[in-house]
Amino acid sequence: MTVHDTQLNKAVDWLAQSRRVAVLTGAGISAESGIPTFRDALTGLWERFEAADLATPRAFREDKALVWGWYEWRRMQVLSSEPNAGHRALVALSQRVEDCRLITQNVDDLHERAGSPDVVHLHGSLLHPRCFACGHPHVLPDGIPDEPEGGRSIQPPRCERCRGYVRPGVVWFGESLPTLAWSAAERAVRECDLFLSIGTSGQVFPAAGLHQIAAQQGKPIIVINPGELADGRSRELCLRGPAGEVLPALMA
Ligand code: BJW
Ligand code: ZN
Repeated sequence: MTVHDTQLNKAVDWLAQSRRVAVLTGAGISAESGIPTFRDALTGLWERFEAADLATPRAFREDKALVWGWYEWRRMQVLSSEPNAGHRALVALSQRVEDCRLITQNVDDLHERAGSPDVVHLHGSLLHPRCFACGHPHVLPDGIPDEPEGGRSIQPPRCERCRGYVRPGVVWFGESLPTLAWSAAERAVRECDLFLSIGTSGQVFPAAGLHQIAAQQGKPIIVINPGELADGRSRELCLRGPAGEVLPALMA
């Protein structure tokens, strides 16, 4: 781990002084569980697959089987993974601070399986598909699908209510975020006295705007990420390292 003791100690102090913490997680926190991120060099999904052909409503209209099959492969990865030390450290955080709100961009359920309560999912869930036509939720069969690397073409199931096609329950590019989730996230950031950003490249809006809101409001910010990060502002502390190592050290 490359986090310097002085930075870590400062972060521990900030945390000890905070009563209300807002946490934003991204794909990086699940990377150590074996779930690929989107933009990491070589392993990122959008480095290997074309987002426009898979993660847009147009893509689903044009090739439903390709899109559904790819997401079944992604769902298989999630169901075969376990929460890691980073997810577990955030459970400990929620038990330690008076008011901890956990906002995730992730479409997996690893925060919930680790034991985090009331997770706000900004980009939906791979585990809760719904009808593309009428929005009716679709219940998936139990068990872990067995899919090849990168997925294969599979026709999506049909809606039990209107016979429309079932789509993955995630937020695609060009789609609005779930209103309640977004307003809960904005409120959490406005009301917090510390903002923690973990494992996100901050490239996707409006989720990335939460960091900007926190900065504009002069909140102390702690960023946890092994990648290159700008560490410009005085109230922003960057802990450079994997979440599964840095978060437990922060909570020790
Ligand atoms: C580690 C680690 C370890 C590695 N420990 N860290 C303003 C400007 C420009 C464009 C827009 C804008 N506002 C909106 C847009 C358009 C678009 C957008 O933002 N595009 C940008 C990419 C340019 N946004 C949207 O379309 C959003 N909707 C919207 O704006 O609605 C209004 C609207 C309606 C109608 C018309 C127009 C607008 C919706 C965005 C939905 C994003 N969906 C995805 C896919 C979800 C489904 C799926 O899973 O397939 O969500 S894209 C993908 O990116 C996924 C993620 O949640 C999201 C964020 O990625 P994240 O989590 O940051 O992952 P990475 O890979 O980018 O970063 C990982 C980080 O972890 C790295 O930094 C690593 O270093 C680090 N890491 N290992 C800690 N061990
Ligand atoms: Zn329907």
